[in-house]
This record gives sequence, C-alpha cells and structure tokens, in this order.
Amino acid sequence: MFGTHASADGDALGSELGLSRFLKSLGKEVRVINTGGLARSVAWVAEAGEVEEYAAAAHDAVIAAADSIVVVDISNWERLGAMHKPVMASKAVRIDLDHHPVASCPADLSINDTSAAAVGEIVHALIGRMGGKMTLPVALPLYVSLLTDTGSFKYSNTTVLTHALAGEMISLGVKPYEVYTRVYEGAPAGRLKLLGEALGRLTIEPEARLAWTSLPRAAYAASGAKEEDSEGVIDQVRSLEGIEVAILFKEVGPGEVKVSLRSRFHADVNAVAKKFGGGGDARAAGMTVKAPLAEVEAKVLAAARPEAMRGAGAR
Ligand SMILES: [Mn+2]
Repeated sequence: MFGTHASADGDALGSELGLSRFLKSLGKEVRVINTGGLARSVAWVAEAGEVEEYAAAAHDAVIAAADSIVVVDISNWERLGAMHKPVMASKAVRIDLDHHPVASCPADLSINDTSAAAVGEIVHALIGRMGGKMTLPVALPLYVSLLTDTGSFKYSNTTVLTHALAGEMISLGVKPYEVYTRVYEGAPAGRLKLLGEALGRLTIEPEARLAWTSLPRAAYAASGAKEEDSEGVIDQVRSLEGIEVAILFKEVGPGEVKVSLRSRFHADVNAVAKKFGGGGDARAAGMTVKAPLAEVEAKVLAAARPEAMRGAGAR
C-alpha cells in the first residue's frame, strides 16, 4: 500500500508506480492509494484504475489489514491528508522513502537520502538490492520521476548517477522525446496566459539582484487558469540575467498568499522562508502567509533583499 502527497507529481507518482509494479511482478498484492489526485502533466503514466483515490469507506479496512505501508516523497506525513489517521492507526509496518529533509516521519523504517535527485533513484536502488530485474513498465515511471524532479536533468541535484539511470531506462525502451512531450507540452491555454499575467507584472530590482512578480486572484480569473498552472512561472523569473533571488507571490484565497522563492548561487532562501514559518532548501523554498497580498509582498521583499546581496561580487 502506497501513499503520497496531494496532487501527486512526477516523482511521487513515478516512484510509487515503479515500486508497486516491481512488487506486483513478484506476485505481491499491492494497492496504490493517494489523496488529492494526480498532477495533470503526469497522470498519463498510470494505467486506468492503477491508482485509487482514497475514500474512507473503500480503503480504511484495506489500510488496517495491510502488512506494510510505503509512503513516498513526503517530508511531512501530515500531508497524507485524510489518509494520515488510518495510516497511523494501522498495525502495518510503515516504510518511508524520501529525499527531503524530514519534518515529521513516524515510520518504522525510513530510507531517506537527501543526495538522491528523486525518490525514483532510491526505488531503483531498492530494486537492485532485491536482485530485481528492471523492465520497461517499471523503468518508465522511474524515468518520469528523474525527469521531473531534476527539471529535465538541469537542476543542481542532477548527478552522474541520474544520467546513468536515465541511460539504463532508455536502453530498456523509454523514449525521452515522447515522455518529455507528454509531460511538458500539453500546456492548456490558461497556463500560457497565466505566465503572461505573471511576466506582465514582473518587477526587476537590479540593484538588489532580485526579481519578483505576483498572481492575484484576478490574474487567474483573467486567464482561466487553475492553481497548478503557475508551475514553472518561478523558473521563468529566475532565468533573468543578473539576479540572485526570484520570488512569486500567489494569492490563493482572500488574505492568503503562497510564496515561492528561488536563488541562483549564493542566497539562502530557506532562511527567508523560515522567518515566515516556511521552509525548503537554500536554492528553493516557500511558505503560505495569511495576510493581504500587498502586505505579504512588502514584508517578504524586505527580508529577501539583504539575502539576495549575499555573495555579491563573489563571482
Ligand atoms: Mn521528489
């Protein structure tokens, strides 16, 4: 039995499918149960009915009777949402597979490797340790997990191992161009329009080595976009020449703002996020702040500007 966070992304879904398909090939009885659906860009990786959406009536008995429960790619088990309670009440052996710094992990067995680019790498190693044979149905979701968590093999977490594993998966029949196209080039119109809204509001502060933008509720309405359509906007802001820190403010509700922070080389955006009750790592962090948009912008920018100057002139 598997679980991950809401709106399962490429790594969450890819690692649970990779491991569950491998275990099924050994004749194990496996159910993949998630809360909060799958991200649109990667939902195609799952076969029809392969991932079940958690419902208390259908699944509490299954969770209670399971021998083991594997939770993947989730630094805080509270993010299991409605499934958290039955998972904790079960007598099953709880296993955690993760590569995030752990916030809350009440597992019996935890395999956490923060040097892994994706949980998919950990799953690959586990299958190897079990003497398992890698096959295309297992390799495909694991490839998706590597592809998405490394930003198409370009983030700083990408290693020789990541590329070696991708090479192995390609040799098994994974088609990089096809996978890339299915994951990244199915953009709905709303996503591009929302990017336009974000770039139209871009503020560049070259003297502070910082760039930021905001997506108020009106921007979502104007573009017909969904919450998840802002994925990737922050990368566009960070791509700007000469900046160290990029910030995106998303108004997710009245008086509630989700903030994403990215840094290029020197600034520790995790330190900024922590001041507002959030977290992440030095290059990528975020938090949700309950206050009006303009107020959140002012406070976060004031905290981020000195951090953006860290290491200025060091290059
Ligand atoms: Mn991950």
